[in-house]
Amino acid sequence: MDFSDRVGEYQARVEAAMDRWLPDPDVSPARLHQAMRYAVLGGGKRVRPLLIYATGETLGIPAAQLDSAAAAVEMIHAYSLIHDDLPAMDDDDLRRGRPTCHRAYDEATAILAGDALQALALEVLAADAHLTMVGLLARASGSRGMAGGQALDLDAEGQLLTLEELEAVHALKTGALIVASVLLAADAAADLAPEHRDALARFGTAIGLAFQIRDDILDVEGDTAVLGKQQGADARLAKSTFPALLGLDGAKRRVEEAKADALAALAPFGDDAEPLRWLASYIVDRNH
Ligand code: GRG
Repeated sequence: MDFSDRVGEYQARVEAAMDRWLPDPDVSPARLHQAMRYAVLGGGKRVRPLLIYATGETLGIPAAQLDSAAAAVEMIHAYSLIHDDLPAMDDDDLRRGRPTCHRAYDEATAILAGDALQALALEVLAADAHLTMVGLLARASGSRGMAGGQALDLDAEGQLLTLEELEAVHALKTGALIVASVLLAADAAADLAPEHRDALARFGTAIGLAFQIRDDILDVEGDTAVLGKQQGADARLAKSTFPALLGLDGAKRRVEEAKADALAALAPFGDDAEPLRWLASYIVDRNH
């Protein structure tokens, strides 16, 4: 049995944990709770929770100790997708193969669903984790993390960034939550050596970059039906992307370099890091 045999089990675990925490659809305000459940349940690859469970396996932490962190990170991610799809941001109609939250409900409900999911994520984590872990997730989500990266990304529309600038935007926009996923599991470990925590942070940073470059490549050569979201959205918004700066082949080479950096960071963990090595390949080879 390797990690690939347990992916379905972990995806089901985080789904069940989120279902337990989300208010029932008939509880008032029912439309808001329905929109939250619509955006969170029944879709998505659950890459960030998988990173948490894979880091947990590497460090010998039982999955049950990581369910809250996995649910919290995925709720933050779902909130970011709801807001990213709004007309004021990317203005998308399709997400995870279904109408986006503001299309299925309405804009005001979608804004509130995102707000409420962010708050619920911190509530979930606070119920079951150290305060430092709550702070870690809050910081990764805010203006010095994901929301800050989104602001920089919006500022850059219609401009050609340098490669260094583009990597800095994505280290925040996509990378911060991916690094936080790995570190939440690291911080659930009883007494992890600081150099091992640093190595996991390096892994998260490199695999976060690989994830984003792969996302940009799929936006160019992916298929809307497989992606479950509109292909070609970056070009429509005149965004600086890795294929735009490096060409498709250059972007593919950069993904492989970032993956090699990620794998090199795992050296101190030896064979124990096999789950994270499997996930690194999954992130780089995925077609949606
Ligand atoms: C609105 C505060 C705020 C932030 C938005 C993450 C983000 C910032 C926007 C998402 C837009 C986007 C396409 C980013 C590229 C990388 C990314 C996060 C892709 C979507 O994540 P996946 O592939 O999606 O993990 P699933 O559906 O599998 O969960």
